[in-house]
Amino acid sequence: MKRHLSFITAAAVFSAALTLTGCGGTADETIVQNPDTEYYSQLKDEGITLNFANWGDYISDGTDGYPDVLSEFERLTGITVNCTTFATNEDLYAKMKAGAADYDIIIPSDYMISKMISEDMLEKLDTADIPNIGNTDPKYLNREFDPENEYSVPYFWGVTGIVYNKDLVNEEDFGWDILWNEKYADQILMFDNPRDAFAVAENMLGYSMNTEDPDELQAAADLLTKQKPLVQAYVMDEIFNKMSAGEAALAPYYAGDAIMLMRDYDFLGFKVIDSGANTFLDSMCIPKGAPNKKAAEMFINYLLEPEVAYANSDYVGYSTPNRKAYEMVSDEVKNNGISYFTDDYLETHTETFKALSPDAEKLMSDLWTKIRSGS
Ligand code: N2P
Repeated sequence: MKRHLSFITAAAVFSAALTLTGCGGTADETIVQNPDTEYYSQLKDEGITLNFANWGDYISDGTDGYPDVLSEFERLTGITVNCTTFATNEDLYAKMKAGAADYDIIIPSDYMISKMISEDMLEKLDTADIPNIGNTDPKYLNREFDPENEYSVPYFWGVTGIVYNKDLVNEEDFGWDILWNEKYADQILMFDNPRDAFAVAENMLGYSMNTEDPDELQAAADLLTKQKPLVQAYVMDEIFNKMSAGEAALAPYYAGDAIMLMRDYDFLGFKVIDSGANTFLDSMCIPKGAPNKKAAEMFINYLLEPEVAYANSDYVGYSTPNRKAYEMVSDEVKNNGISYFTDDYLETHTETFKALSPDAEKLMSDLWTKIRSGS
C-alpha cells in the first residue's frame, strides 16, 4: 500500500521516484497473455501522452509487487500515461469546470456522470474502438445515469461501510449511529464530501440517500452538525494513515480501500451497514474536447482486458464489473461479505446515488459548507 511513506526513508523514496515512469514503475512482466498487437500498435509512433485522472490507489501500478498495468500499456502502445488523482467527485468536477484540467480519461461515479452528461461535459464513446466492452457483465450496463452507455464504461463498483479498529471498538454489532457515540469522541473520522456524509445521516433518519426534500436535507444537516464535536477530522484517503497508525477508532469509507487496509493491518475491520449503504459504480469517461480521444478509448479497452481488470481488482480491493475478470476472483474474496453481494441484497439494502436537482444539490452544498466551516 502506497500511502505509508512514514515507514520508508527519505532516501528510499527519492530512489524510488527516480525509477518511476508516468504513474507506474518499470516492471516489464506480461499481464495480457494474448494482446491484439495490431490494435494496440495503431498509434505507436505518434508520441501521445494521456492524462488520466483517477481516484487514489485505484489501479495496480507495481506497488507492493502487484502487476504494473500502466507500464505494460505504455510498452504495448507507445502511449505514455500521466496520472493525477482526485479525492472526491466534487473535486474532479470543480477542476474540470475551472478549465484547469486537460484530462483524457476520468473515473467519476454514477451520479456525477449523470450530472456531467447533462452539462455536456463528456464525449460520446466510439464503442467500435473499444471491442472489450463485451467483457462487461451486462447487469452493470445501461444504468439510469447513462441509459445507453454512450458516455461511460464501468471500471469498479463497491459499497460504503465503516472501517474500525478492533482494539478500540468492542461493540459486537453496530450501525451508522456508532459514529455519533460520545464514547468515541475525537476518535471518529468522517467523510469529507457532502454526498457520502449526507447519505449516512439520511439513512439514519430513515430517508432516501437521494432525497431532495428541503426539510429532510436540513434534518440530515442538523444531525451532521450534532456529530461535529465528536469528529477528529473530515478526511478522504487520509484515513489510510490515520487508521493504520491507530490514531482513530472509526471511519466510514469504501469497501475496497478497507480491504487494502485490512490486508496490512490485522487490527482493522470493515462493517457493511445493513440499514443501508451506498453502492457506487465508478466508470471510465472521456471529457468533452479531450486531446487524445482515440488513445483514451484504447486505454479504456486495455483496462477491460480480463487479466488487467483482474490485476486491478486484486490490488485495489474493489469489485469488478468485468465478467471475465470476475471468473478469476478467488472464492475467498467472493465470499468475504464485503466485495460481492447477491443482487437481492444490493437491491434491498443499498442505494445508488442519483444526480440531485440543481436546487437540492445547491441546498446540500450550502448546508455542507456551513457544517464544515462551523458557521
Ligand atoms: C479509491 C476510492 C474510490 C471509490 N481510493 C469511491 N468511488
